[in-house]
Amino acid sequence: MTVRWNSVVLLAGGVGGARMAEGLARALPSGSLTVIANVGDDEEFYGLRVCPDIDTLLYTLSDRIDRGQGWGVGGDTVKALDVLRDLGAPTWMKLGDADFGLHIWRSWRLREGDSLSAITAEATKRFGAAAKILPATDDRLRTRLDTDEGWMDFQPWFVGRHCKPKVKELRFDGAGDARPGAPALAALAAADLIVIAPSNPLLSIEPILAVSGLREAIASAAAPCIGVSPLIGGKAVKGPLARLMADLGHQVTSAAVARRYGGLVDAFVVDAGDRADAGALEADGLAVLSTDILMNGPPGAERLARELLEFALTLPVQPGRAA
Ligand code: FO1
Repeated sequence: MTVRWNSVVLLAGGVGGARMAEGLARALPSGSLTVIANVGDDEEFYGLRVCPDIDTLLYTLSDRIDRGQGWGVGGDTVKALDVLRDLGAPTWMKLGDADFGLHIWRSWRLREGDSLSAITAEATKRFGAAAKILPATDDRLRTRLDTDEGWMDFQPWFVGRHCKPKVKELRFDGAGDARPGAPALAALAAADLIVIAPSNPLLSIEPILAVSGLREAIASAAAPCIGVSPLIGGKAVKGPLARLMADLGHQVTSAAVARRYGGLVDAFVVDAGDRADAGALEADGLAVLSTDILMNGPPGAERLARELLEFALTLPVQPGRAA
């Protein structure tokens, strides 16, 4: 009974975000899902623009993804990277040959003057991806980290140094001047449900919310907004979230994640094992769904999406919720 939803907007980044997008796309009628994607992880390699979170969504939603690692193209080879290594170029970012094709095409189109939104829309169509994907902004926005080794860009910290340098502060360079695209604002205004994926709140969701006007657009949307916890038993399913939260002085709990989205979320989905979290969230005035939130493959993601969509039917629509 999930047919009520005609227009669902998902905020997503990383592998968890793409898995949630796939689950929702499988559970919803075709054409009803729009994903607003993080661009804070974007980076230039060899003069090419790489957009890891957009690409993980594109590959997952078109069933091209490498299911084992959660990013990159399934069955991809690394012949181009081998040549670059022979030539003495840095090769710590594993860019596959098929993946290079997308980066070459995107960079070429950007140089021709097309916007990242238009390019992403075309890639979505040509790859047959099962949802609309909108970059949070077409403007430059980069996540930077102040670490015990100084300021670093995101991918050199995340991939190049395996998240080892201890983080003292996060910054989203350009966020103040970055504007959301008109389609993202229109999708939020017309949404009948907004979902915040179980992505890293600090690295994937907050750069989206930092885009000027996006947080306000969510806060003033009539649709209810549901967050899904990225933590199970105080641990992230994937990635450095738990350590990062602790390093930055946050409690490593779903309730602490929900508080980061204060004023935006009406409800939160937590793991059935995290009972203390459910109590704390309810005490904060949020509706709570406790269930198995581990997305084991596409059927597991679809199961979680269907449960979330059923639960969302119980939430009130609040015209003009204000921040
Ligand atoms: N993640 C890694 O851990 N190692 C890699 O070498 C790597 C390469 C890579 C290439 C293209 C791409 O789209 C993603 C890639 N990722 C890699 C994942 C990426 O760093 C992360 O998924 C996100 O940026 C974090 O959300």
